[in-house]
Amino acid sequence: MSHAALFDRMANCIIVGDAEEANALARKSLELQIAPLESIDNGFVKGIRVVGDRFGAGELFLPELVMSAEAMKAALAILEPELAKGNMAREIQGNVLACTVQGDIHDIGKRIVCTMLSANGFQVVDLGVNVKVDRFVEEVKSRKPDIVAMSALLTTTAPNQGKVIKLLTKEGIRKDYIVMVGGAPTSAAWAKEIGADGYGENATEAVRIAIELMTRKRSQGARPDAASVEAVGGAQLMGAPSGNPAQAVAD
Ligand code: B12
Repeated sequence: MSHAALFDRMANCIIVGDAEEANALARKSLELQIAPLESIDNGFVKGIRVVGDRFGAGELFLPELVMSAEAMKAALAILEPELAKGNMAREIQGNVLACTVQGDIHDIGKRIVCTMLSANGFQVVDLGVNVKVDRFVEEVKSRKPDIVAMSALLTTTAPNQGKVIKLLTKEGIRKDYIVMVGGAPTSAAWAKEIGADGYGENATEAVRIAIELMTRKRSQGARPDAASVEAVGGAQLMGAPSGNPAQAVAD
């Protein structure tokens, strides 16, 4: 079977919500020595995006969405440990504290991002899903990570990324941390609007931006001053927000 045919089957088994097949195809891809991220991006994720579009169009309903999510998890159960293997004997790049924001239980993408960051030398603490704004800020204060990473998949929960930034600002500690955001309804423009330092469209971008921001942090001896951050290699590294970084976020 060609790689392209395998990727098509991967997408299809997610669309029909076949967890057993997803698991088997993930194993098959490893036997064929296909890089796990290639199978995720070119196969399984393509399927879950179709499911999302059909759900959004009212062609699929919640039970189907859940089945597809379960199939996705069955594939990731095989692929994630392989993704994580990049972690062996690497220099530590920095510490990351991650969550899916308050009100949101989507965690598939965030898990991939966390695994990839970890595979690339970051030490990641993932607080899970539906993490309340206040609790997350308390955890930031006690764990003092280099990078705060927030995922949101709903248009109704993405503003909670901004609320966290607003609270960090209120507590006078915003400048101590690099803040990265991501998830389907977010964008580079959104990140800039809420005063985040970086946005990643996918896990590969998340790693690239995290490394870039850490390099800047190290060279400046502190979090990169927003005013000095230029858009390097695309628009994902944010420039200075205009006015109050969290102005766009309602209380
Ligand atoms: C799977 C899924 C579910 C699963 C989630 C299972 C799980 N454990 O995660 C279940 C069935 C539970 C679910 C529930 C719901 N869902 Co849902 N879901 C999806 C779906 C189809 C796929 C999401 C996914 O896993 N994508 C695959 C991953 C790999 O991609 P990703 O999440 O985007 O992550 C990548 C990037 O965004 C980025 N990234 C992600 N996070 C971060 C963080 C950082 C810091 C960085 C840098 C990068 C980054 O990197 C990742 C890897 O490439 C989406 C459709 C879509 N297009 O997103 C709908 C979708 C998000 N869901 C939707 C809805 C409406 C719901 C429900 C409200 C449905 C309901 N009526 O109950 C509930 C919400 C419950 C809640 N309170 O959270 C809507 C949201 C619409 C909107 N405008 O907000 C969508 C868009 C579907 C649609 N088209 O209508 N859902």
